[in-house]
Amino acid sequence: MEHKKIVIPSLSFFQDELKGEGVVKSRRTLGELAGIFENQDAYSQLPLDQLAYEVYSYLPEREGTPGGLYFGITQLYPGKVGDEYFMTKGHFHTILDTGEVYYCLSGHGYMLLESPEGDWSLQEMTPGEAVYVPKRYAHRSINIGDTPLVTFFVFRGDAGHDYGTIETKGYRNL
Ligand code: S6P
Ligand code: ZN
Repeated sequence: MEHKKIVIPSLSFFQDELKGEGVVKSRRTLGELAGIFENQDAYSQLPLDQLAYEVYSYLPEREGTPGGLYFGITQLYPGKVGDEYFMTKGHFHTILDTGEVYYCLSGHGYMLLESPEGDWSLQEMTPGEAVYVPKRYAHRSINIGDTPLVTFFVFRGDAGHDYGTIETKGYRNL
């Protein structure tokens, strides 16, 4: 029987970016965060094309493939909408029983966690600290500093993302 050598891509973390073959970069502008900030007047005065965050994801398996891991880096830029700090859209995982690990590389912020039942927690993120997102908890990062909040994340690759629940119900306990 012939044994094939597997190819493991080389990946590197460099200057708060994840580099390597197969890394996918995505971004969200303020315009894509409509509805998450309280102060609509302040929101409407900001440019819709202003970059709020960028995500570098290594997705070694096709979406939905069991057994794999997805990981990467999120750079959440500093800024405010009225009195609120820039934050990520926030999501549950489609497979609700999915945990996720965040490790803060630089910056200062919080991770807001909330379960479908409304149990919630706010976890501080400072460089060198890890936050474990328990299964069933929606998660949203908030940058309270004046530099990018840079975090490493890893979770099961078949988890999927549910943004709709946050979009329609929001976080109830802020
Ligand atoms: C994915 C993981 C992160 C976020 C990223 C942006 O499960 O939690 O990669 O996708 O921080 O946040 P959001 O809420 O726009 O996906
Ligand atoms: Zn997630």
